[in-house]
Amino acid sequence: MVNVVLGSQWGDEGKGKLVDLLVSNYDIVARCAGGNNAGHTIVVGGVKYDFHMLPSGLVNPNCQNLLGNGVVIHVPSFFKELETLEAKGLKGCRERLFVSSRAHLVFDFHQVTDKLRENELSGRSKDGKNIGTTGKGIGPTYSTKASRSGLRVHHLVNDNPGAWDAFVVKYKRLLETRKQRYGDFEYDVDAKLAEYKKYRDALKPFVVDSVVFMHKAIEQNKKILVEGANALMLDIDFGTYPYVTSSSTGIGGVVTGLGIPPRTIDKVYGVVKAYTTRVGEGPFPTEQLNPDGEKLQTIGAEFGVTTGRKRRCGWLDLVVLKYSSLINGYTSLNITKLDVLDSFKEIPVGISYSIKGKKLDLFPEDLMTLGEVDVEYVTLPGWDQDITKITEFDQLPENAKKYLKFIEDFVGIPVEWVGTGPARESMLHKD
Ligand code: 2SA
Ligand code: GDP
Ligand code: MG
Repeated sequence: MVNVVLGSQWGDEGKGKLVDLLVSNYDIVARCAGGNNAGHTIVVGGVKYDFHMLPSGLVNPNCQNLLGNGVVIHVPSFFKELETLEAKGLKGCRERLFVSSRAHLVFDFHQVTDKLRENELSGRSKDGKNIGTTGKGIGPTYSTKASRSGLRVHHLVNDNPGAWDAFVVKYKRLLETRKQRYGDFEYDVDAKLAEYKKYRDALKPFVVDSVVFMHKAIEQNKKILVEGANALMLDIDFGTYPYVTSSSTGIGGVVTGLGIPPRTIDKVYGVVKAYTTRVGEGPFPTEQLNPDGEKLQTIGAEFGVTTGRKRRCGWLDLVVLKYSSLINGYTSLNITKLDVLDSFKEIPVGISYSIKGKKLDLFPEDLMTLGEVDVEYVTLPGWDQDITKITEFDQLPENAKKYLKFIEDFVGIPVEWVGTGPARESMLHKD
């Protein structure tokens, strides 16, 4: 049985927390896309754990964790994150962590060119806008993957005679092509390769054929939870292209990023922040560049987990949620951070887009069109009450229930959990 947790907006909906809550019922947590651009914060027993590349299932001592073939791995960051988690007291992580031999490697020169590309875009592009990437080399690595010049984990850990020499040749060739594209940049290639020679042995014990790993697990009826990274509106195909990340962050990425048949997937949990945030550049129709947006940012403590950037904030956009639910097919929703709305007297919710009075059918693909839309809002009454101490769904204030019901009815998908605070306990289950 495979269940999936996916972000329904522009990321940071609180996927990590839902994974943490569910994980005691699962044997395996798998990541299928993205790399250490992602950031999931989980709070357990007052301790805050930040995950970037590693699956949040590491918090549970009984859970195995896999980085699938769709993930991109910066090996030094892999070890750094692992060591940080161990230093915080997570036990037995190394024995419970597995890495797909087919995953692509992110090198430092990918990170260098990520930044060079951002500079290039901000200086030269027509609208003078860069993407606002995390600078972790994610886009450049998926680019070299797609252009068939990338290096994968198996290239690094292969024991065959001549494998290391072949790795060195490929690495140098790839670096050369990056320099041809971006111009020469300082890079101590011999020092970097020496570093990788050490990582080669260190990484080996983690490496598995993830197709075998997943299919054995499925055959043995293991319970598998897939942890989505980023979110549908950052998907390379369905997001606000080109202001997206470079992977398939939706349901498609689960299949291609783990090598499992779609029919093995059962539940798809859509994580929805009760308002909307976005980090980086790109369109955001319900953004509030006013005191409401600032209030959401402050109360919600909306800062990037990876880069520390302030997240842009705005009202819930049900056009986005409807679009994202059509693609991902959520079976239920987890509405997070409802408590952040506690002190708002009125809460607007975006329900449709129109251009010059003509309603659009769905979220538009073209950013020029999107730039022209007027958002129609419905304003719902707030509840003006602290909900952080509430322990049962039924105890929520009537207006909070109405807010949730409005979302449910609009998208036609049941709400299953509601987040009322960052801690593991602050999650109400709706029966
Ligand atoms: P990239 O680095 O190529 O993936 O960036 C491309 C766009 O994708 C956005 N992106 C994210 N958006 C929200 N959260 C992300 N993770 C971190 C977090 C972000 C952070 O959890 O807070 O710390 O800044 C994430 N990762 C990528 C990115 O902002 C670009 O718009
Ligand atoms: P992810 O990338 O989707 O896993 O989300 P992030 O971890 O990047 O961002 C979500 C943030 O909101 C984290 O700091 C969580 O601790 C916090 N959080 C999650 N759920 C809730 C909630 O219901 N209420 C509040 N106040 N904070 C929450
Ligand atoms: Mg995040």
